[in-house]
Order: sequence, then structure tokens, then C-alpha cells
Amino acid sequence: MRNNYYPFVNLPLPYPYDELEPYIDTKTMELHHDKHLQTYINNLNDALKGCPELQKLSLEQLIVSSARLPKDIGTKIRNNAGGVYNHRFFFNGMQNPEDSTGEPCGRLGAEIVKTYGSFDNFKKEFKDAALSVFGSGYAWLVICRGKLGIITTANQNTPLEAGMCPLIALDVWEHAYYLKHYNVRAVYIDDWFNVVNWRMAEANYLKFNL
Ligand code: MN3
Repeated sequence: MRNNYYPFVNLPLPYPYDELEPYIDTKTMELHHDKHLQTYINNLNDALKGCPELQKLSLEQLIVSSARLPKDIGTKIRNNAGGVYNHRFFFNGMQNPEDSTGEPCGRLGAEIVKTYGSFDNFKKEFKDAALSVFGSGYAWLVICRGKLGIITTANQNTPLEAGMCPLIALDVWEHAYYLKHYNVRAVYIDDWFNVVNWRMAEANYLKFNL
């Protein structure tokens, strides 16, 4: 089930809350999924409640068309549809550290080495980008005009609005790490690399890069 249309429901995580231990703690996952994501879902449904025309649009269509909507509802839809899309993408892009390949594989793995020189250098550039987000936002590995790129987005903005195809997302809002790491975002980023689902990233890459 993808639940890509109104009314949106909070799909369960694709793994148990404690699946990402010891790198991402159970309590953070419970709050992040059941409270933070749930709030975006509720607010998005609330914004769409009286708008039958907009209810026909998919989550992605809502995001890319939000800029053309009247400012008050456009902003509400952009922020909350983005919050739903970004969190689903982030959660789906992680897995049990025992199952993670630890580094990118297949054609994506080869393309990362070609673009960044080595996986270690990619990690360094991605971490620098994630640390550079001022306030709340995300770091992403994307395809932009046929090439790999590392970008950041503020708040709940998405790469979709800029016409980019996301492969991997890292949520760097403080609620993603504060319980375990307090204010130390750098260690959270290091920990996150242990639970990246590179097979999912590869599947995203193949889907967008045929
Ligand atoms: Mn979050």
C-alpha cells in the first residue's frame, strides 16, 4: 500500500521501532513516526478537507503544484505534503544495520565512485552538506539533470520542487537526533551511515535513470 492520495494515513514503518538500534534509538523512532509524521498527515488532510479538486492529486503532484496555489493554502500544502513525503522517504531509506550493505552497490555504487572519487569522499561531502543546514532541513543525494548531486533543503522543502529525483534523504531536524545526541548533529550523521538502505537507493537510481 502506498497511500499516495487523500485521505492520507500514517503507514507503519517498514520495520520495528527498535530496528535501527544502536544507531537510532527506539524512542526517537516512536516519536518521529507516531507524533511528528502524524502531525504532518493530520495537517495535510485538514488543508485538503474542503478542496475536492486538490484531493484528486497525488502527494507528489500536490508538492509540485503547491507554488501555483493561492498563498495561504499553497504554503500549508507545501509544508505538510513535504513533511509527509520527506519523512516517508527518510524512513524507507533506512534498514537494520545487520542487513545494510554499509556502502552503495551496483550501478549507483559505481556512479558514486565516478562522481566523488571514492565512497569515503562521498561520505565526507554528504556529511559537510548535512552539517551546513542552518536550522531545520534535510540533506539529499539526488539525480539532477542526469548527474548525481548532494543538496540540502530547508524546512520541509523537497527536491521534487526543483525537478530533482531523490535517492537518499537524511532528516537533520533536531527532533531526529536530540534525545540521543542532544545538539551533536555530526555523530548522528556518522551513526545514520550505518543504517542506510543502499539497495533502496540503488532501486531509486535505476527507476529514475533508465
Ligand atoms: Mn523529521
